[in-house]
Amino acid sequence: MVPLIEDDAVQLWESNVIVRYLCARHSSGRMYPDALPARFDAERWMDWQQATLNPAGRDAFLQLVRTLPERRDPQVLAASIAQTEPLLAILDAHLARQPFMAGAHLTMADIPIACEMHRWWGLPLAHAERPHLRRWYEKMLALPAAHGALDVPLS
Ligand SMILES: N[C@@H](CCC(=O)N[C@@H](CS)C(=O)NCC(=O)O)C(=O)O
Repeated sequence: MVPLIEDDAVQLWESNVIVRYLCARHSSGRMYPDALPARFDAERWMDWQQATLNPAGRDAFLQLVRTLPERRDPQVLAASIAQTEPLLAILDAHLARQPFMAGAHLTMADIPIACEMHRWWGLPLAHAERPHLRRWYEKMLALPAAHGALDVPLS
């Protein structure tokens, strides 16, 4: 499975654990907040991405990107869209209240949500307008680290 990281003696899998590790190692106190309320606010959104947002959109991705058109199941696609859209409404309302997922500054929580939005908005669907989510995503896209990740097509 991917991703996997080897960093000296550390070997890790699970994408969000890798994000936590890299933020703790290279951005302790910023991307990996020191204060427990801020850290666990970020942690909460990362777990929500893994447990709720990612599974909701997975079938739409598999149907539209990984399945031949003649083998697609419109009901599976519709169910995935129906599960995902209310979650995007939650994100849009959340980001209407604050600039980043865990408050005023970029943290580790923004990374998996941005990757998820890259996947969702890369799908050939009629996307509902999510102005606050879109504004936040544009900021994520402008980060140097986004190049090669958020600005590449789905495959
Ligand atoms: N929860 C894991 C999921 C990892 C995962 O599903 N990886 C997929 C690619 S996104 C994979 O390696 N698939 C290859 C396979 O299943 O053989 C994570 O976030 O890292």
